[in-house]
This record gives sequence, C-alpha cells and structure tokens, in this order.
Amino acid sequence: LTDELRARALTGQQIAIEDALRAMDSISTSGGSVLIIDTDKRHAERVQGYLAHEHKVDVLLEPADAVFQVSGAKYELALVSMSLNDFDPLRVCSQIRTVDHTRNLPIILMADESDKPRVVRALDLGVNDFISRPIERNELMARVRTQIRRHRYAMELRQSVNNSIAQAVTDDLTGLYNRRYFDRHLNILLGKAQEQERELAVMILDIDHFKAVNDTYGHDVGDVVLKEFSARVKRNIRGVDLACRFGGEEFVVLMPDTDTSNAELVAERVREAIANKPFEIGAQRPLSVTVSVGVSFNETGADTPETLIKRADVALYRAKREGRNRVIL
Ligand code: GH3
Ligand code: MG
Ligand code: MG
Ligand code: MG
Repeated sequence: LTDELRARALTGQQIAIEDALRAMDSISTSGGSVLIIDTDKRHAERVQGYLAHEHKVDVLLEPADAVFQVSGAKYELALVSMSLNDFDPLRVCSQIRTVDHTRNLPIILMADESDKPRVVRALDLGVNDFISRPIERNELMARVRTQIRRHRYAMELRQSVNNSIAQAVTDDLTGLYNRRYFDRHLNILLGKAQEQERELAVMILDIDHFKAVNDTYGHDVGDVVLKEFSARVKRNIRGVDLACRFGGEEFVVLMPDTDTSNAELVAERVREAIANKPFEIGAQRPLSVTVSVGVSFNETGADTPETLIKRADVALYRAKREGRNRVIL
C-alpha cells in the first residue's frame, strides 16, 4: 500500500498495530541469551556446546542461586534440568515465575522419560516446553529458537502497546499529560475527594503575554519556552500532582489532599520558578517569562469538574487583570 492509501484505509491505531506486526516479522531468533540450570556439569556443557555457535549460553550449576542469577541478567530463555540433586526443579521454575521481572522468562525443561508425570504438571504450571534426554541437537535448537522468537515477539508487542498508551495520554511538545487524560483524571479524583471528604486543589496557569514571545522571536522559540516552562512546573510539584497541558500556553495542575495554604505555597513556588530565572532561547539573550495562576478548591459535595475549573479560571483572570505574574486563590 502507498502511504496515501494506507492513511485512507486505516485509522492511526490500525497503522500502529500493522507496524508492530511488521517489526515482529523481522525479529531474529539467533544471538539469544540462554541460561542452563543443571547440576550435572558434563551434561550442561554438552548442551551449551550444541547452542553456543548460535546463542550466548551461560551455565549455572548451583540451582540455589537460580533466581538471583536469572534476575541479575537479561536472559531470554532458561533450560532447566529435571535432575537437580537435592533441588526440586519445579520449585526453581515457580520461583522464576514469582519474581516480577523474570515472570515472562521462557523455560524449557530437560527431562528423562521417567520425569514425564512431573513435566506434565510443570506445563500446567506455566513452563513453556520440554525436551527429552538424551538431547538431540537439532530438536534442541528448534525448540530454543521457537521460545526465543515468542519471547521477543511478546517483548516487542508489550513495548509498542506501552508506547501507544503513553502517546495517547501525553502532549507531544511538552511531555505533560494531554487534555483528554486530564478530563478523565479530574472526574476520578473529584469523585474520590467527594466520597472520602478529602481536599482537591486545581491550579490553572497561563503564560503572560505569550503572543509577544511568538511575535518577537518566532514560533520555534515559543515552543522552546513551552517545553522549559513545563519542565519547571513539573519540578515544583509533587509526584502525585497531575500536570497537564490544557491547550496552547495554558496549563493545569491537579493537587490531591492539598489545602488552601499548601496550594498557595506550591502556586507561589511555581510562579517564582518561572519568573526568577530567564529562559535560555539559544543564541539570543535569555528571555524573562512570567505566569499568572488561578487556584480553586473542591467544595465538598457541591462541585462538578466544570464548576471547579470555572472558579480557577475566574481566579486566573483576576490575576491577569490585577497585573499578571501573580497567584489568586
Ligand atoms: P495573556 O497574558 O493575556 O495570557 O496574553 P497572551 O499573549 O499569553 O494570550 P493569548 O491567549 O492572546 O495568546 C496565546 C498565544 O499562545 C497565542 C498562540 O499563538 C500561542 N500558542 C498557543 N499554542 C502554541 C504552541 O503550541 N506553540 C507556540 N509557539 N505558541 C502557541
Ligand atoms: Mg490569553
Ligand atoms: Mg497567556
Ligand atoms: Mg491563554
């Protein structure tokens, strides 16, 4: 398909999925990072020899250290022997499944005929595959490739889903949350605040005379200022506060569990963080920027998202009228 046809035929989301699938098709199955867990040194080394020309293979002879070893490195596959002396191989596997960042590690069991009943149970418990001893080289290589391919597919998919989610909720220029995310979040936070009779403060910020920045220095410099402005806002609020680009050069911050005096403190801190240090705009002299801020508070039970925002907006316009570069509650 040409780009134009694609754009017409598919929505953005479909394009993202198509791209992810295409990326997955080109995933290689070699150069894997494999860990063999086996107390039988000779056997482990033979298996290692089978795989070594295609993958990077470590051997762990001490199953007690398995979880430690696996979580410390970026393995893409564990080959676990069903004969581990005093250790229960299924326990080793379930430990690997318990630790957060090894949960998705593929596991292949190396099993004797007599291990079959336990292997079946292990497959039920989430082990990915098994291979019978004596191990046949080509079979081993095929099973290893399959698991590595699946693992890499899954990682790729997880990554691209995470990226799309992140992209859907953020503003491209500033990296702050976007308006859509803000609206949903305000609904949820306000509901919670009213249910639990807790405080919620809303702060709206609007850069002063921003049109003059664009008119004097150009749109690109305006964008640089918007980015730096956002970074400063972010640095001066808490992790639980939610900062979002409301539109243009207007921003809003939601502050849960924040009373009047704390909200005023934060708003003043942000205002100063903007006003006290001129913005670097490349070759030209640093630029003084100021911001006006309006703050409102949830009046338990009575407020809707709209009334809450409206009051902050009224406060903001008072701040503008009274001379800008100030906070009004
Ligand atoms: P006031 O102090 O009353 O807020 O004055 P102002 O000039 O900031 O207000 P106004 O709302 O008139 O101007 C906002 C300007 O912000 C106009 C618009 O071109 C600019 N703007 C909006 N979005 C962007 C953007 O993404 N990048 C840049 N560079 N400028 C933007
Ligand atoms: Mg304006
Ligand atoms: Mg403005
Ligand atoms: Mg504005």
